[in-house]
Amino acid sequence: MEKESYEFMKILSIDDAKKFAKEKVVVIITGVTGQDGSFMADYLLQNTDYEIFGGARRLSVSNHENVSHLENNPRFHLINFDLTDAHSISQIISQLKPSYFINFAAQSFVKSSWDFPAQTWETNTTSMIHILESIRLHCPYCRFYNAGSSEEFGNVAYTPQDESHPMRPRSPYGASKAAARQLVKVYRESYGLYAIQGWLFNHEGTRRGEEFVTRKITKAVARIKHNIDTGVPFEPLELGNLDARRDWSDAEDCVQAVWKMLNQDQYSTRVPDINIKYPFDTFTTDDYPNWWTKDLIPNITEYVVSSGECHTVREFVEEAFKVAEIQGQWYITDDDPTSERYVYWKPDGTTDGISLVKVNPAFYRPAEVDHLLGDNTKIVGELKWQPKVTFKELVKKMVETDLKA
Ligand code: NDP
Ligand code: GDR
Repeated sequence: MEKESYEFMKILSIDDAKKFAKEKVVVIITGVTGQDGSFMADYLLQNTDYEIFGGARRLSVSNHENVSHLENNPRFHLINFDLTDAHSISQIISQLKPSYFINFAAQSFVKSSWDFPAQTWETNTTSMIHILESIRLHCPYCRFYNAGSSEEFGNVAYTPQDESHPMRPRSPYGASKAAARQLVKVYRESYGLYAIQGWLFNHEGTRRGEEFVTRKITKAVARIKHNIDTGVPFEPLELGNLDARRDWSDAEDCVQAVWKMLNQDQYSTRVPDINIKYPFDTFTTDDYPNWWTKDLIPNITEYVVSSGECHTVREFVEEAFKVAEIQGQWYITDDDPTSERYVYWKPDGTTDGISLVKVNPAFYRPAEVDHLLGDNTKIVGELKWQPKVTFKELVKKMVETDLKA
């Protein structure tokens, strides 16, 4: 198909998509408008010659900013995709017959999962059945990744959490991901599918959604910095639980871990090299499932992906203001922790009492995951993955980006 014949960011019809998919290695990335999906698209466009189909759902207002830089990339295509529509999932998988299906789409905001528990389940869990059934029926050679979460560990039994940690979710979101994991396991073991779900701990970056605490902080720091510099009064940033501890990594590092998990035969000493070739144009049902189960599937495994370092929300706040060269000091005005404030200090060591941050109980959750710290020993040892960006570098990158904006 000629490039001129479609308008970029216009979603491709399935018939047009099929033309691009012909005789190419096809990778479908869902949730491509989000943080991880867009970083994964960037990574694969730079490091493979595969054809990338990004799944985006129709919204009344377009939200394609995270992929707008791919406008002129002839190997990147948007397709209509909604996790809650079994028909569209089946149509896409049966027509494009992908070699990889990377599912980043989700109702990903933990706090909203108490407000929309059924929608969270439908999106994050029921959809697994639609995707896995379609892969089983139409392209069982397809390698499938589902985005698992440290939220599955929830009310943790021990620290740091590794791959053997029990599932103890604390939110409808955590429960939806834990249940999805069981479905992925069942399909892997029943049908020999290369279907896996990592446990990714929190990961952040310059494309992080603004409701998540890190981006909420860095955006607010940029706003406050601007107001202080221009002498304009400002409202403080309002946060919930400052004592929650998270293991924060860089999202661009993490998508590389996902790709390694999907290609364990290339990266791992655990899996024999079985010389897999793409695309599987010679595939017949006679090759399946024996060819897959014989060497590969028993050896593939799922991994924790984390930085191995954890910090409180309070520490993230401190670091972010430090990057913006704003001095602050915590104050607790009485015994009520919700009265806590982070107050602006002038360079001469006196405070003029301006609140930079204050606690608002509305941002607390019905049940909290207090302490997450991932043990990344297995992925570092077996797949040679390394988190490259440190906590301080991550905060710096996010604050500086928001300051520029
Ligand atoms: P984002 O919230 O940035 O992106 C989520 C994506 O899912 C968006 O593109 C969104 O589309 C899409 N989406 C939501 N509902 C549907 C639907 N019904 N049909 C199709 N698409 C839908 O999340 P992240 O990129 O941060 O996370 C990616 C995945 O990894 C998620 O599954 C998340 O749960 C999981 N995860 C994330 C971690 C993190 O720290 N970032 C850690 C562990 C797991 P739209 O833009 O239209 O809303
Ligand atoms: P989380 O991320 O729930 O860990 O899920 P989030 O950034 O929303 O919260 C992290 C911690 O910060 C505390 N917190 C606040 N959170 C938000 N959003 N807003 C606030 O004002 C605030 N104040 C304090 C929270 O209580 C929490 O303890 C993320 C998502 O990306 C999931 O999709 C993913 O599965 C997990 O990480 C691993």
